[in-house]
Amino acid sequence: MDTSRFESAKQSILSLDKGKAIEVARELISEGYAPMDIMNQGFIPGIQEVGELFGHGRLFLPELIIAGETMKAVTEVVDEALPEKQSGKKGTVVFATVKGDVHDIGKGIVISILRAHGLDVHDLGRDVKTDQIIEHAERVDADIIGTSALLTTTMPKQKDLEEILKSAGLRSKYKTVVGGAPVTQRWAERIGADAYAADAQDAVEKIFDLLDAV
Ligand code: B1M
Repeated sequence: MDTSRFESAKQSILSLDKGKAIEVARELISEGYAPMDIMNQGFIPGIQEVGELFGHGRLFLPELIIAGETMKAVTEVVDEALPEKQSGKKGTVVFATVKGDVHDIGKGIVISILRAHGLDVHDLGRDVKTDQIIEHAERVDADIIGTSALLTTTMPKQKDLEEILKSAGLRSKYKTVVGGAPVTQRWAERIGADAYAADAQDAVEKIFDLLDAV
């Protein structure tokens, strides 16, 4: 595996070149690189560096928006290369980015991988009210509720979910998983979530462990 090929993926995000990014994604797929390696070693480091540059005032909101759109476009291309969905219902997951938060690139990646592993995932989108997440979980008789939060100001919505579930007498009915760049194992423990997942592969492992424990 020529890891320098991932550098061109990273650079295509940093240069905000959507056309180039799509071209690189297609090339890497046709060269036989694994979809998750393309994302984890190429495009994700690129968007993370964009985030750092933005955080240091060296890139501005319009550039952040273009980088986000470029990531979404490559995610769609890479998704097409994921293995066929495995058959059989292995568990139902309701997944959302919490209220006040529009970051959904990571959520999209995690959901694609969960579906590829045969999970029935209901994607409620982004900026989703806690009540709406619970109502949906009730309607579809979900096993797992997964929430993504990318802002330190929206992480408390993951805590709200735990508290509302408890006060409605529903907490033991679901397993909860939390994720997102500022989210940690410590945060999961502090709010009483059942698991924290750092990335898509970790989410698959944690969710299957939780389903085994049901
Ligand atoms: Co925003 N943004 N952003 N942004 N943005 C961050 C998060 C920030 C860290 C950048 C920075 O300042 N360095 C910063 C947050 C600071 C903080 O909270 N302390 C920030 C800010 C400030 C903002 C705005 C406030 C900017 C403004 O308007 N002034 C604004 C907020 C809007 C809102 O939500 N209300 C904003 C807006 C945006 C865009 C819309 C332009 C765009 C998002 C586009 C979109 O998602 N459709 C955007 C982007 C692109 C970013 C960065 C650069 C990249 C996020 C991303 O997609 N990463 C981000 C910097 C960063 O995160 N380093 C940043 C790639 C993605 C694959 O990773 O989402 O972490 P991630 O998902 C990973 C894991 O976390 C995990 O698996 C995924 C795959 O590995 N995971 C889960 C995620 N959810 C999971 C759930 C699970 C399990 C695993 O189970 C349930």
